[in-house]
Amino acid sequence: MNTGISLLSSLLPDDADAALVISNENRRYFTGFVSSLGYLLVTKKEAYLLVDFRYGEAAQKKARNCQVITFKKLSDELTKLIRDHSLKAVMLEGSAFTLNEASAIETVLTKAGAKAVKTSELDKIISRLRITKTANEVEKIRKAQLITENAFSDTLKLIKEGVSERDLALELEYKMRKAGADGVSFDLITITGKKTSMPHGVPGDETVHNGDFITFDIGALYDGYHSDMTRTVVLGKADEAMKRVYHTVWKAQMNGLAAVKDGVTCGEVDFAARSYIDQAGYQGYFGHSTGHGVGLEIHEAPSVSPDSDVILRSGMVITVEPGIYIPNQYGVRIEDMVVVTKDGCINLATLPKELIEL
Ligand SMILES: [Mn+2]
Repeated sequence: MNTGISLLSSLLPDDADAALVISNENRRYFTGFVSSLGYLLVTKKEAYLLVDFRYGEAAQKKARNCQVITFKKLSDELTKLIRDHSLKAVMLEGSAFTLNEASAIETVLTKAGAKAVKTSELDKIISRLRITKTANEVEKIRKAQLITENAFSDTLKLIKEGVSERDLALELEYKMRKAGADGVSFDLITITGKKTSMPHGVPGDETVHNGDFITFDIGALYDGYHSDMTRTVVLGKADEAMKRVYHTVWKAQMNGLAAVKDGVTCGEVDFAARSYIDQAGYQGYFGHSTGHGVGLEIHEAPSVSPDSDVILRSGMVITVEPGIYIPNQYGVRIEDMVVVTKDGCINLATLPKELIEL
């Protein structure tokens, strides 16, 4: 068993003797094997990955730190494992099972003599393992970020009057995939003009106009790991009010970054960014959290939100992304992704933040 799986085994509470992991990201995290379906049963001593015929051969070759069982009927194999190991209580991932799946699995467990533990406890244990990244994981995130930055810099050259939001998103995705990305981290946000006041606006047929802000909230997926970056640029010249908003967000973002280090709470980082925006007179125009963890999922623990008492630790990867959004006018957001260190953080984003006027 590898450190991940043996850690999970060692963290199982006294009143549970196994965990059944079914979410794609968590199975990948523990076994390194990618599939759209599978069941990882981790007892206090062993780990078994149960997959169907489609994945049997590949899993035998690629899955690490577990024994692979190819099942014809899941319930038969699961029943056998439960009886062979005399398992009495199996924890399920509360956030990964649908109601139907949970009741089907519970029926199998009950018949085999084990209880299904349907709480969020297993999710919390796994989240605590995934929240700090290994050097290997950070390198994958860094590569995803590099692909994102190159695609962004190349796409900026295409911006002119009349280019549509949809075209910008497509160009970015094409360039990312050409450069080796598995895909995009999320539906890319490439929005212009008044739509920039909507933090998660959806790119459409609207075209870029002179004097407009253009917000890019983008990221690539590389070997399962995500990147996340936001930059706001202007076509032509920004007026004084636009510049003031931009520079307020930039300073708030720098304050947030400066607050990041091992031992600080997420709430303190949020406050560092948010209080600057409030004091600059934009109270109420920054309505989302300052950031979030990034890894095998685009949004994962920790949440960098107001009043969060979660303590940052070295090796966590988080975003710092304050914004100001003025309805019916425009919005600005600037986002970097950083690795927390003992004394501060390492910024995985390398692009400058001076306002770009194209
Ligand atoms: Mn983000």
